[in-house]
Amino acid sequence: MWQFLLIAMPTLILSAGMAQSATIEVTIEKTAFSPTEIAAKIGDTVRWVNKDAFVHTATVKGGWDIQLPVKKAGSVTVDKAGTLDYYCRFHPNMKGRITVAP
Ligand SMILES: [Cu+2]
Repeated sequence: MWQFLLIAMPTLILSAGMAQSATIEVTIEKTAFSPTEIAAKIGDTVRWVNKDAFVHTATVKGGWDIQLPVKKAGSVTVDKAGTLDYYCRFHPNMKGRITVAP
């Protein structure tokens, strides 16, 4: 029983503190982001899951550059309100948009 409490207590405290933020998942399949447009709030995490057999990135010009290896995921936490247009460095036709609300 005490083992359960040791594990459960910090988890409960952490999840209570983070109740405001969410993780939004974007799937990459057949060289496309899906969904292409998502809405987030400051503090939310965007997580890309690459289901393709080749490497992709989620790159914002002058911003972050997330490597997304084959069958792996990568994420970023958004910390500013505004519109973020991102693309894949290897496939410039792959585009996505995150609208971040305050
Ligand atoms: Cu790509």
